[in-house]
Amino acid sequence: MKKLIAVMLALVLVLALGATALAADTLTVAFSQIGQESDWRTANTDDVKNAIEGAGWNLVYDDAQQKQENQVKALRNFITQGVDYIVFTAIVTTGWDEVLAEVKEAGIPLVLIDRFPQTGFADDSWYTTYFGGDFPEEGARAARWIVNYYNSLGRGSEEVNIVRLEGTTGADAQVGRSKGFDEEIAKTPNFKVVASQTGNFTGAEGQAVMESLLKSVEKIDVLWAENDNMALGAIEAIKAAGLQPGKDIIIVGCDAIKLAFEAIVKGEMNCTVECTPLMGSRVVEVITGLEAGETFDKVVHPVEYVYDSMGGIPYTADGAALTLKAEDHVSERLY
Ligand code: GYE
Repeated sequence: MKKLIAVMLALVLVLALGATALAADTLTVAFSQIGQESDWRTANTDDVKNAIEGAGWNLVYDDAQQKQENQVKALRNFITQGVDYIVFTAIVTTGWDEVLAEVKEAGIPLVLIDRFPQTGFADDSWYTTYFGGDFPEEGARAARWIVNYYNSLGRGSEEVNIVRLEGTTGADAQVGRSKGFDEEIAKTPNFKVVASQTGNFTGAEGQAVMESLLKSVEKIDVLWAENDNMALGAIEAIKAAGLQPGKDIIIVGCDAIKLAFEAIVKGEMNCTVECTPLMGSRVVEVITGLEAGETFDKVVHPVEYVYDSMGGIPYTADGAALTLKAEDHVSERLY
């Protein structure tokens, strides 16, 4: 028995040493995620984690549970651990200068995804590259879709009241989408944002805020929700108020998740502006390239589309891109 234990211990030791030797030449990539507020976020987390692990690298993952202070702590832990790369999504745009200066000081390359942090650094050497949605353009696309949709019905000169459910206040995705939408909708003064409140990118808050808007706003023609989960929550509130979502109130969301496609197919939602959460392959491409001494464009946006029930509605500034039918794409959508 003693001999068996000795042999087993020896085996464990050999395995442990082997793993350490392996770990020494394997990259360690840390990923600071903001939380799990939406289906988009879950898909993003899974995709990035799987890609890092799939590349054979060690993953150090941190979920900040929607708190900036947790993200700051995570970044400092990554520095202490001496990770090789940091992949970072900033929950809000401001308040990062101190900790990001520490990351730079530590010489750890920073790969930005999804939400861009605004900093006061003199140059842009504090990060390698950013990959994420063009948020002002997404907001503008939602506004163009609404106006062009009404035009397609011959109702473009009506007074149209829009209510907005905003994302997490101060998040790049919220700030950008709101700004892009406001600038675009201002070009058509009979379309007005009559109420705008945060629903924090969650279904539950989208539902609760819509419930109160239905009571306080006299005439709601259109709901623009800065993500699909809030739109889906609002649909529940609209039904509970005895109205038909997608008909009595036109509903436009953002992200293009499978549940939104399904709601469009059912006729309960009208449009979703795409923002892809699939960033894992870009992260691997960037880190692999950086290892080989390559440099990357500082800001890269993925190619994205807009989906509705009928297709053919223009949504870009030049009028060239036309909406795709959600029905044709629902089966291929995995998140
Ligand atoms: O639209 C929303 C998520 O930052 C683009 O965050 C992302 C947004 C996305 O929770 O659903």
